[in-house]
Amino acid sequence: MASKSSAPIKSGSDYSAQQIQVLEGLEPVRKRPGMYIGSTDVIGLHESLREIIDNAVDEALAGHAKNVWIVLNKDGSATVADDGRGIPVDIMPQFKKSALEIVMTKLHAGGKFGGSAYKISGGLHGVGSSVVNALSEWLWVEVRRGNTIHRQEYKTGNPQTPVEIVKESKASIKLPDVSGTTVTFLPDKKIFSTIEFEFDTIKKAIRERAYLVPKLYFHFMDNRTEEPKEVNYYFEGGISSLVEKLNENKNPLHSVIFINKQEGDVEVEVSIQFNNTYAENVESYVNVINTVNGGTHLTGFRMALTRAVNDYGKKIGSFKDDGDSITGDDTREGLTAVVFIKMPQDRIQFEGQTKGKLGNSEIQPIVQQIVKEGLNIYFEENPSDARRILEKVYLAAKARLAAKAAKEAIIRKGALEGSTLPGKLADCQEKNPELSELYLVEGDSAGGSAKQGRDRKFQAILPIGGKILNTERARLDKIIEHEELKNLIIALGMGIGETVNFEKLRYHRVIIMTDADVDGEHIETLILTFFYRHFRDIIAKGFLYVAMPPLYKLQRGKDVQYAYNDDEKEQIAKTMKAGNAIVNVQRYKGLGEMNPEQLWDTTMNPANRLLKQVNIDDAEEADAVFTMLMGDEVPPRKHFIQTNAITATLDI
Ligand code: 2B7
Repeated sequence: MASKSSAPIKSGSDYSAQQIQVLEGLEPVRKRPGMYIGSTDVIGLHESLREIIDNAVDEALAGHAKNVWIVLNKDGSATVADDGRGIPVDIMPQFKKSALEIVMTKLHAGGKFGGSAYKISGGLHGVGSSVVNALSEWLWVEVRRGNTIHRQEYKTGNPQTPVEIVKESKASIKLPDVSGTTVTFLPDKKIFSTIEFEFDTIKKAIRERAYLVPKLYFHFMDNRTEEPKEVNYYFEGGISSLVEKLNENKNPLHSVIFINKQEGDVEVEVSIQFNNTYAENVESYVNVINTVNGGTHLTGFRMALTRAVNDYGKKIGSFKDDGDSITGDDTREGLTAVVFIKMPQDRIQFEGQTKGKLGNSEIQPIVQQIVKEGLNIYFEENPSDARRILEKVYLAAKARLAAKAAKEAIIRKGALEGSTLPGKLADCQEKNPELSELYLVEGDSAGGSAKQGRDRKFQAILPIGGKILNTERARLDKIIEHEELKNLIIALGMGIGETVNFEKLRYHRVIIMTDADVDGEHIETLILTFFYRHFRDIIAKGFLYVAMPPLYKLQRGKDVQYAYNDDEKEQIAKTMKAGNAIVNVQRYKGLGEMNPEQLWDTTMNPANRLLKQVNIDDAEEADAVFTMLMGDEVPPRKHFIQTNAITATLDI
């Protein structure tokens, strides 16, 4: 794939600049290692190994290596080997030195070898080997070419031997003797805060690269332990294998769409597969760098996808009227994709704080055009897949339009604020919000008791039935359609969404009153989450409370007292027993067990009751629990259910 056209020497002045660059030694690397390797901690340590691995990967990407070996040796050193062409060993006339020595001991040697298009994987663009060499206590490199083995050894980047032909390899592993490069190095403990390589970290980096280079074998061995560990990676399908892996355990709507084309010195690879969830999972790479914040390649991909789906929809006549079309967001639900471009390393521009975003503006139209064309062809040739994708995207568009219509309706009619108060609400007589309270009561029967027991002058009651809507992903239109939530919104009187007006809140105490059992806790979590997401101001102002009903009722004759916890129960029982008669202890299970008078006495009468004020932290925690229980992230939910299975009966 590497085009040999981009000559490194363009003009006289460039040439001299190039020469000066090429001749730069390694002294600055040991002076400021962080500038070259990022950091000198455990991350920098692994970055150095990654640099060497990436040189081998480049040789594979250039079409010359089929295998990469990575070995962690007993003495703490690491060996990387490939079966590529082997770093050239011939003497470079302008330096009177072996090319191998220049590669290993000079900065910016990269451009000299096969042109700038050669080096395409991550990191330091061709200077990686020399930087790692400089930061190693010792390093040796062997180049196998034909039947000959060439070797040079270094300490802290300085040659200890000439580039010489040797009889035997020093490598700890047996390698095919055709051709290739082997590098073994011990990171310098004077430079790195730790020189202990981590098996899992390296495994992950190798795996990621294996996906990006189809048909490349990775052999990874850890010989440091008594029982050597070995993992091998090979993905026939490259990024399509990765997409399949990402969609594992999901229901895909079609087989993986793979688009691959080269445009000049930019190669574009895209794999796409929709599944039946609502989550988006799109990864993007430039060479072997994972661009976590996307960039121009991702933008080009998104535009192409939106247009291709739109065009196909129009073409097969599934749009009812001309104004209908889908947006980029509609294509994201259930989308799993990998966007991978390969381009000359020295042209890459990264953006952003973490350098995780591709900035090259020329890449966007290239990716867009290639993906658009590829999708057009795919949709044409696979109409049933295309139809399934269209249906999925339409569904998202429909939901979006419904949400928008609902929102407009709210804005136009002030739909919720102006509505008459819900029938279920037993309002209070007081009109001054500062003096008014709203009880949100779990269940109709407890709601009934609360209505009878309350002080109707200032206390309003709204029963909240069974399960309120899962507001996790619920859109505004669904929330407003939902009876329980609609009642609550109207009762509060301040609207919702963009039109929310805190000034109109009708109660300055909103009190959640649920049973002290699992169901009650669940409803409490739901309500807290709802307030947290839509009425955060109410919480911030300190207007949201949780009622604390008593846990016990103690009775001796006519003397009735309530306990709100176990200590209190013991205390009260003791004083009552002093009268030397039988004390009747009753444990409340639910609000429904109290008659209206008891409910007033224990839970609603401001003189006796216990209220817990909800703060943002509580609500945030409820929100997190809720997200975990209801959200898309399956693993944490599983974990929660497993670890709490003994103590909680989850009702989801
Ligand atoms: C820019 C520099 C670093 N290089 C070559 C050729 C092959 C080759 C390498 C390598 C890591 C550990 C074992 C090019 C490129 C130097 O120029 S580096 N293979 N493998 C490697 O570093 N593996 C090359 C053109 C013709 N023949 C050989």
